[in-house]
Amino acid sequence: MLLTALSLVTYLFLYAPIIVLVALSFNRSRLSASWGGFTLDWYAKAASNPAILSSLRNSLIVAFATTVIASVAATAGALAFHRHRFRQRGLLEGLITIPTVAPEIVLATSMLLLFASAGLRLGFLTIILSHVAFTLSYAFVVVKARIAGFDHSLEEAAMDLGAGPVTTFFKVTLPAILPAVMAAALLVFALSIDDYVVTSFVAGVGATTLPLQIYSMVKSGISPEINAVSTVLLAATALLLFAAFLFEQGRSARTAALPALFGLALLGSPFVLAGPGTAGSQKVLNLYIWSNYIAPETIAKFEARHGVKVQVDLYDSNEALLAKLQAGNAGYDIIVPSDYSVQVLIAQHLLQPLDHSALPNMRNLDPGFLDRSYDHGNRYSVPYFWGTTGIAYDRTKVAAPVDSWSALWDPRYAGRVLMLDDAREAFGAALKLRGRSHNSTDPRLLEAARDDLLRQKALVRAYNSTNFEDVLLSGDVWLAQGWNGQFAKAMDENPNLVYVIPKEGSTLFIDNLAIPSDARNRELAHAFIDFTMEPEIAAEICRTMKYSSPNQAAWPLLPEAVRKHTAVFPPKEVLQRLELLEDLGDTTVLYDRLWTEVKSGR
Ligand code: SPD
Repeated sequence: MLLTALSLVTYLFLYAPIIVLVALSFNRSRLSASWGGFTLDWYAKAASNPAILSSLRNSLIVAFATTVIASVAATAGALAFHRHRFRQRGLLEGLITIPTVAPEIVLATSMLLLFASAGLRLGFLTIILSHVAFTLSYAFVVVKARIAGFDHSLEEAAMDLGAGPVTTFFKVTLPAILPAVMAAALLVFALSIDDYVVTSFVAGVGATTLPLQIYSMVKSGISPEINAVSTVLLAATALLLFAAFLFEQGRSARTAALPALFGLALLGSPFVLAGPGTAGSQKVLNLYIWSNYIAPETIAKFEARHGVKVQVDLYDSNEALLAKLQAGNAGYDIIVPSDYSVQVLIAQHLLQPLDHSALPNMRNLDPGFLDRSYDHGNRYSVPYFWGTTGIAYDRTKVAAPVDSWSALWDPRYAGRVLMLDDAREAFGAALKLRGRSHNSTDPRLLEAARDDLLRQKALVRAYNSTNFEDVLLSGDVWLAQGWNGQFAKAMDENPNLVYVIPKEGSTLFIDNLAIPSDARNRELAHAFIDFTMEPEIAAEICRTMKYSSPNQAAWPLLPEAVRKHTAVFPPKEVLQRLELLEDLGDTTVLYDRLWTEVKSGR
């Protein structure tokens, strides 16, 4: 009895998250907290989402190519090891299987380094090569196990009867080992189609696979549409693995092929639901931008006007952006670095100079945001949004009005505090609380700030730079450090939220559009930058995202509620308390180390 209960609890523990995900994919309500009735709408919505369809198409291309290459290579290898005796056979066989136990993150990093040193542009080829590298070992193990029991006298008999090596292979060997080859192929397909870690390192623009797309969508909050896509991916992978298992068990080809066909049909179903797609020959502009920074309708307007496709990838920290560009060959046409990151990118020659003659709408920008210290003369960047870092809190839960960073260290709010998952911003808050600049480089001071952040950790519910405003809205946290635009949007949903810039001062950020040095669509990139500076478009971007617009020609076009929103356009006395973050040169490494200590310490 006790054992049954224990087993039940174990299975529940294993499968509860999946059950919740699947159930919520059928939930009419957008909120996971409430059940609004059964619906299939999210599946239909997902099937009509071009980003999901194109990422699924990419995943299928990669998975099919990987399956063919890895299965053929693994079969050839397994046969060679079975037939021939040679020196160091054991060692060489062991080396083939090592990737099955090697940490994925190590494989991912080494692949990236290899491609960077070979000067290979990240894209389909690099994903397929990496997938082959890590799936080949699995396929080899499966085929090798089956070959062990293969009776060679059959091959010899065929040869004695006059069959050549090729005929013998196709008429005798392959039919005998086919179940193992099929099992291996299905396993490879399943591993490839849902790989995230390796793919995220080696994928370039235009080659976003489904798992990358899901993760990128999660950054803007988990929606039932994501639950629907994840459910389809889960079911298809389970069916493929089940078919692989049946093949391996030696079941008849018909029995084993059935779940495999169902799995493949499930992956293909979105294309059937979506109907004929758009031409694949369109020019593509690759945009790498902060999450919650541009509305789909704005992208759609640019696409319609220029007859191009804009491929959008999202990030949530300057450090993620810098890492991607520094790895090389990222393939983006436009990026959106903040002030201090522009400085870093210019110094590392990772940006190309802008052609101001192709940017006539620059005249619409407020001169106060031009010619700043991080890019004199705006040779490499033009301001897209500016904004502030502050604290938003729920006044029904936080008794006293908040006016200091110290509120985020107040033990009364233990477990109800959220901090940005951003080294410069978290250290910025701690340094300001000590009355110091958030551009401080003194190691002792930074170590003291690290200790402050470690002390604060007991109160922190989450470090989150993505959808911090949602966590506040959900009531999980009562006070959150974050960026103004997303808080301004949350305030529209819950009037009890208050946004403040602490009296000790805070960050002023200016996020800019820039073109990486290896961008291929220079002309289209300029067209996009100029498009975002048109007054109507700039007003739309500001109205939809609620970050502060540097476009003075757009201000009169904004609704009064946005123009007068103090979280969007702070008053002068607040602006005086703000400071830009600067590139700290070598001290950046110290910040990284101390931040890792905070995140991993207790
Ligand atoms: N989600 C988009 C937020 C962008 C804010 N810019 C951050 C600047 C950090 N210093």
